[in-house]
Amino acid sequence: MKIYFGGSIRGGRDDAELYNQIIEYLNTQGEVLTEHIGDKNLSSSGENSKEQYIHDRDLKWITECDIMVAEVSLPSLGVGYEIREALNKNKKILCLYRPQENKKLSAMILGSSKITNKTYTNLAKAKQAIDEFLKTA
Ligand code: 6IA
Repeated sequence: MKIYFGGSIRGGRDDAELYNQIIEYLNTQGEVLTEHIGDKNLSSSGENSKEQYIHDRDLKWITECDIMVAEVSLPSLGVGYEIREALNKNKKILCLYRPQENKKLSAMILGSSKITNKTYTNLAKAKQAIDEFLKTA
């Protein structure tokens, strides 16, 4: 099973370590196409590839993937764009969100009946949400 993992890059790298841990777990369940998202050395100024190359490669990976898992706690234009692309391609999508005071996830994500939205508070809970999602995927 090919898994596209989406997480913030230019939207901020504060959760990079958490992405890394989620990716490690996902790799025990399938093949993660986007392992670099958890790379702590990848700063918000980014990978040194050309922007168009990154965009086209990521869209190709979305076409190839079986499921998408997105960590959406840090708002990221790129992740939102990827989620819409995956919806257009009828991929099953799990969005993982950590509740934060005075913040709420976008209605464009929460309001989609085709997205599985799960809140979680720690890695163990995220793994549990992934396990439940994979049973239905
Ligand atoms: O808007 P954001 O940068 O936060 O978007 C993050 C999402 O877009 C991730 O889920 C990635 O799949 C994709 N993405 C954005 N930038 C990159 C990238 N390098 N490499 C791979 N995927 C990316 C960043 C390059 C740039 C900073 C020079």
